Amino acid sequence: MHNKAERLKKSKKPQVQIEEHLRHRLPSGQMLTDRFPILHEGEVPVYDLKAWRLSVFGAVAQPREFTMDELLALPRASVTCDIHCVTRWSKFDTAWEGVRFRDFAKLLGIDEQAKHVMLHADEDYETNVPLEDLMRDDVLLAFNYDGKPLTDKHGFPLRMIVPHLYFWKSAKWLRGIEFMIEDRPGFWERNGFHNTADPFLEQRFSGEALPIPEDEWTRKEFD
Ligand SMILES: Nc1nc2c(c(=O)[nH]1)N[C@H]1C(S)=C(S)[C@@H](COP(=O)(O)O)O[C@H]1N2
Ligand SMILES: [Mo]
Repeated sequence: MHNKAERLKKSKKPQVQIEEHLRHRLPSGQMLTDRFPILHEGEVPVYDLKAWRLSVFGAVAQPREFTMDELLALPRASVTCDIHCVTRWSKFDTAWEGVRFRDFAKLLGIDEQAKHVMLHADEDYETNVPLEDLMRDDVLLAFNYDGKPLTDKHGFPLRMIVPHLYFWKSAKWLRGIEFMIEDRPGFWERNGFHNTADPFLEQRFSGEALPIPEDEWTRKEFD
């Protein structure tokens, strides 16, 4: 029975037709899907939540660590947003819950010279985002998706959600937030991807386009 359910799920067509009135929400070069593709480098980390900490460091008054319980006790926000992966899939109306980065930032005593942030994540992943971008209304330290805790593969226990940038900026398995005075490129940003990554400006690559087949995402695992 489980197998049949799995087969039905896998047979779901990768791309769905976009309704005309929604077209303005789909950036150029993207395909709409109702799958939730799973994309990352490395293995899915396994955590002992008792030992898990989120570290805040760099240009802040005081480096700090937060337990998951401390984060779960903060005021929460819900965000429904469209997400856009540079490998060309977009998914509309994804529903997240977590702590607004902007609210979290108020607890930290950020140096006023800090203009950039490095998001540090497992396994050995990092991505840089301007601080100003993270202060937007819809940027979350997210722990729930669709009303349930994140699944392991989608970033349990904590990930970033930065809806207005390509989805590689939305680090899964977030472990550290580093405030920086000078910008520095993260993992994909050092490997040919655009520093800014605005999907509506198609800021995919920093130089020459990398040869990613347009249908590569359709072969990825998804749920
Ligand atoms: N820690 C970590 N976070 C990551 C990645 C990664 O490799 N490691 N990949 C990024 C990329 S390229 C994408 S498209 C999204 C995918 O998130 P999803 O698997 O929940 O769809 O995670 C982003 N966050
Ligand atoms: Mo991606």
